[in-house]
Amino acid sequence: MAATRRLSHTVAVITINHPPVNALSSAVRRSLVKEFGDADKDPSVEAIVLSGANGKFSAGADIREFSTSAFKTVPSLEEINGTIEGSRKPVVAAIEGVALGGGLELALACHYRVADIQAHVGLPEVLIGILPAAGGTQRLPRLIGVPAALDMIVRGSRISATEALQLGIVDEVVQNNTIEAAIQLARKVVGRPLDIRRLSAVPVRSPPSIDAFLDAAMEKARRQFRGARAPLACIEAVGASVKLPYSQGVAKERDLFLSLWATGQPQAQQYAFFAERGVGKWSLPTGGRWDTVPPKPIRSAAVIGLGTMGRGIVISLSKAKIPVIALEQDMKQLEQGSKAVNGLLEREAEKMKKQGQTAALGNGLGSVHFTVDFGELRDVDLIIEAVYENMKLKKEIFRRLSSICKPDAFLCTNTSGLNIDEIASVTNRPQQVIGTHFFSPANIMRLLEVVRGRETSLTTIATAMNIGKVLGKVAVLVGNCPLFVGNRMLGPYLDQANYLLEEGCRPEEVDQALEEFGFAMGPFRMMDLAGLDVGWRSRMEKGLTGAKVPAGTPTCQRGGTRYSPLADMLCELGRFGQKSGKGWYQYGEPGGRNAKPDPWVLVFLEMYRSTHQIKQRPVNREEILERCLYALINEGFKVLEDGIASGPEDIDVIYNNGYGWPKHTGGPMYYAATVGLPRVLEQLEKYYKANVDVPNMKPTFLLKKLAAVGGPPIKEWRTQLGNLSNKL
Ligand code: T1G
Ligand code: NAD
Repeated sequence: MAATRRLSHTVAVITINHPPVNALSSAVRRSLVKEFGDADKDPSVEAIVLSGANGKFSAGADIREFSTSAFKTVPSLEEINGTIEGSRKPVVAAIEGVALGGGLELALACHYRVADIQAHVGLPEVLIGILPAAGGTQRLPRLIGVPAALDMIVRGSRISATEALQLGIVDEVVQNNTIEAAIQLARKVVGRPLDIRRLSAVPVRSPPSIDAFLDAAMEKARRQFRGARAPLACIEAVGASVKLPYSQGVAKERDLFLSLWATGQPQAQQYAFFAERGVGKWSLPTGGRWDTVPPKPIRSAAVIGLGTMGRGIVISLSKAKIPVIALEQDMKQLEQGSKAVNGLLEREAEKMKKQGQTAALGNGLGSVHFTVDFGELRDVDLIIEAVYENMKLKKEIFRRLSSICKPDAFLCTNTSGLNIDEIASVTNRPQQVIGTHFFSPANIMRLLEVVRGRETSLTTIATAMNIGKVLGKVAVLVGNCPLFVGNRMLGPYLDQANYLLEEGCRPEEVDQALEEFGFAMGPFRMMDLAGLDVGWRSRMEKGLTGAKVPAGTPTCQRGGTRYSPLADMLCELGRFGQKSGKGWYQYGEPGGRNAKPDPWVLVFLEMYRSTHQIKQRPVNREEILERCLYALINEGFKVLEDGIASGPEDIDVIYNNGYGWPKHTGGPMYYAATVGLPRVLEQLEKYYKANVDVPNMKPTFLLKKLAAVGGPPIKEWRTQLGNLSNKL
């Protein structure tokens, strides 16, 4: 069944019925044409209501059809929209759940729109590498003006029904019975002129100097979405809505869609979309699938440590309406932490108020109770520890939790890379201990690495994965190894960045190459932001800092492997990055954010090279990219070999959502497949030969095996992994 029709007195109610999200597949489109045609012909029908089954209007075009011939079959959605808009009988959209992409475009073709208060609307096409291609870039600016439409389309933002009402996207918002309200409205408007409701015929409201406005938008988008083509195409299409008549505007929209498709970016982003939805559905080596086990409900939670991470985690839980107990080590820290948390909560409440999400739910947030008393954690369902990254301290805390918390409570650690099994070993419930690795800022970043220990039970995994979902995160299940997946792969990448400085690059040169590739931030700006001292202190603790390297060694080594002491040397001089006002860049003052190249760093690098008799050589952009990216990718293959991630998609989801990897390239593993595995292998071999003291550049067994069979498409890697696992 694709679309059905029933009669409510003189109103025909057409319902899209294509679970789970009423995507507009070719079958749905054909069915819509038939039902509209029949309703149009039926003399007893005076008006039409368009709705979606199961409380969802429609999530837009069927993304799975894009790469098949079904997408191109007629009727196109734009043709259907033209028919609906041209109808002599008024058509009212009854929006429940979501009207996204083609779903909203369909609603915009209707003459009126009624939305349920819980509904969301948006044109998120840009997030899957394309642009609204069924008239959305032409109708939305005609409805709400160019600036608001451009903002929604370029960011792909989803907005609440209340915001949609304020913007004028919907005509009415109702608390319940949306379809009934739409029927009432349809009856009321029978006989009223429809021309002013046909958006394709409405003049566009645009800023006075449209060219300057569009240029500025282009400039901003180029900076913000580095390398992604879809946002630029969206701006061009919205520009066409001002400059061209409607029919030429939609033709331009179609052309832009086709030219985007030819870049390969939509395919990469759609791969990323489905990878995000598939992550973690992993059969454990020990047998069993977490996603077939019911998670335990979490009715209360606690967070230990209200530093950078703890604060964000508290906010996330509270936003998900889970009551939280927030615990600190002493009153002074508690005061600081609670002040920061309350400030963030106020901002959240304000934001929710604006989006109309409060009212019956108080301020819409879960309660937060602050304490220094561990005894108060007695009855909590789930505890997340976020104290300093120190094994001794973490064990002390888990021992304590083990004796205080109720037997069925789950104990989670936010460690960035310590051994989960060692932490679990001090508890009386290692099966209920798990890593929940949030990313900073934890209330904003979408990624959650869920780290299973040797004894972690399926129920614990299912519960942690579900908490991720409840918090609106993308949770990826990973195995336990030093630094887990994301941070582990980052190591070889940062190593290469440091070696490049030794050999001749400037920090800003390396950053620029990687930012042009699409990273939100290059490695040196990232290290300055995170604080160089964090890694330095941890290396010092382990006796691993290496500033005392004998002069005259061209590449400094430790234990037979190359080691760059540059970051340690900066820290010894008090240059910790943004927090101290100086690091790889200068920031004017401690806490400054504006990174400026620092001439001091160039002198420092020259002195370093001269001490170690390193001859500076020119390094081109290609080498910077290949060495940094392929080192990271090679470690990704190692992660797969070790069974730490279940497939390349998991790694890509981690990098896309936690490390600012440009999604339009699909993620590191998808990118490697696009480059071609034989090419990646060839280059790695070349760089490894030149630096045999860098073991993580040695091409991995898995990469070699996959390259040997020609570098199969990424969706075949899992099978190859299965075939290979016996031999690994
Ligand atoms: N097409 C096909 N499948 C879709 C889909 C879509 N548009 N949207 C979701 N699914 C599948 C998804 O893969 C998953 O499948 C299941 O539905 C539930 O999704 C002409 C060209 C709607 C807010 O970009 O934002 O219109 O894993 O797990 O968290 O201009 O899905 O169960 O097999 O995400 O409740 C534009 C994308 C299309 C919307 C629901 N539309 N979807 O979130 O569940 S292009 C989008 C979403 C277009 C026109 C253009 C979300 C959601 P499975 P889910 P959810
Ligand atoms: P932080 O130094 O900002 O905060 C740690 C907090 O823990 C402090 O407020 C401290 O008072 C509190 N604390 C220390 N001992 C305590 C005790 N016995 N009882 C209660 N509270 C105690 O640290 P952070 O950056 O928030 O990191 C916390 C954890 O998260 C670490 O394991 C870290 O590796 C991990 N992590 C950090 C980041 C990041 O970007 N900062 C990212 C991911 C994971």
